[in-house]
Amino acid sequence: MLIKTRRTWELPESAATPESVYMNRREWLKGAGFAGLGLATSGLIGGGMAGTALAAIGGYPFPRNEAYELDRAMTDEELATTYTNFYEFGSSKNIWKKTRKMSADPWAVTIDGMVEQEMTLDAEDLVTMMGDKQERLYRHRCVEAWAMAVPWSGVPLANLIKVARPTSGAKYLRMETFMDPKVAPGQKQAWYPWPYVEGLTIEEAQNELAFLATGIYGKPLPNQNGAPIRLVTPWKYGFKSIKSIVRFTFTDQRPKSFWEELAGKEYGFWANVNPGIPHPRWSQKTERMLGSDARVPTMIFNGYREQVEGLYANLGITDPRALYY
Ligand SMILES: Nc1nc2c(c(=O)[nH]1)N[C@H]1C(S)=C(S)[C@@H](COP(=O)(O)O)O[C@H]1N2
Ligand SMILES: [Mo]
Repeated sequence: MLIKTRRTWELPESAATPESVYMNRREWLKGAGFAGLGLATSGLIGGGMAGTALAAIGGYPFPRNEAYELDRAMTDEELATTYTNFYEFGSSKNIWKKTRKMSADPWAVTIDGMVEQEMTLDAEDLVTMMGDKQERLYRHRCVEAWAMAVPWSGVPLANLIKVARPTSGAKYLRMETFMDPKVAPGQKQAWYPWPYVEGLTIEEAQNELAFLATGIYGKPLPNQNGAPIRLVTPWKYGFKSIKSIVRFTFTDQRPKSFWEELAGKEYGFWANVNPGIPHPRWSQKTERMLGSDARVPTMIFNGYREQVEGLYANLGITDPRALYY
């Protein structure tokens, strides 16, 4: 009989017994008297204890949430999955084949910082705990002025906060991409501040639009689009939508993101889309949809003003540019 072996940080029984998640897995194994049995064996025990098998991130296609409509044609699947930004694999858009070296299953995700209980669990278990799997059609606007419109599969980011139970002092959610230069040769380029980091305020992370994607076009994410789990914040420039996340940290300090660290005058923390505020080196008035040479007008908050405007009303920010780069 073939049994899928699991590593100690995987929690196959988490859906059935969520309490176990709030205990450190290794502590739990030790407490249960299974220390030193080895990875494969402990996985077996983990599965056997709950008496239930948990499916991989499955169930595609996720049911469409019709609340999110597009005003334009969906981007061709082949284009959206072969023209990608993933600097870990190089600075060109044509890196999709290089990402084959990555393995997204299993995938350990850590939730730490200002939370009631830190935890590390497998991405599929996290997504199962978050619930509310759905598909949403979103526009995407890269700061470089190309754009696309795609169907993402995933779960609302707000549900992660429910699972994580941050303490009252937490003001920001910091996210981090994996770090493995053997897999991602771009990470050998030491002038970049690896690993890739992004951040949101807790209010932004709780906004209905903030989404954790596990799939695209009704299928699991290909590696190049950020497998197995990536952020999607469609009202912000694309660089905020961090790929292949391994860590969510709740903090009272505003995170400094990868691009902010590299060029803070060009790529800031807020990065809300605004056609009226040019990038220091180019206009943001229009955008080019992948697959077309025509330029279309860029919309304030990328067309999501109604949903997000309130987030920025009372921040006391006086620099008119601050929220939009
Ligand atoms: N870890 C990581 N996340 C990342 C990037 C990256 O280079 N590394 N690029 C960002 C940028 S600039 C954009 S526009 C989007 C692109 O997403 P896509 O390639 O799935 O279209 O991913 C964002 N997330
Ligand atoms: Mo981007």
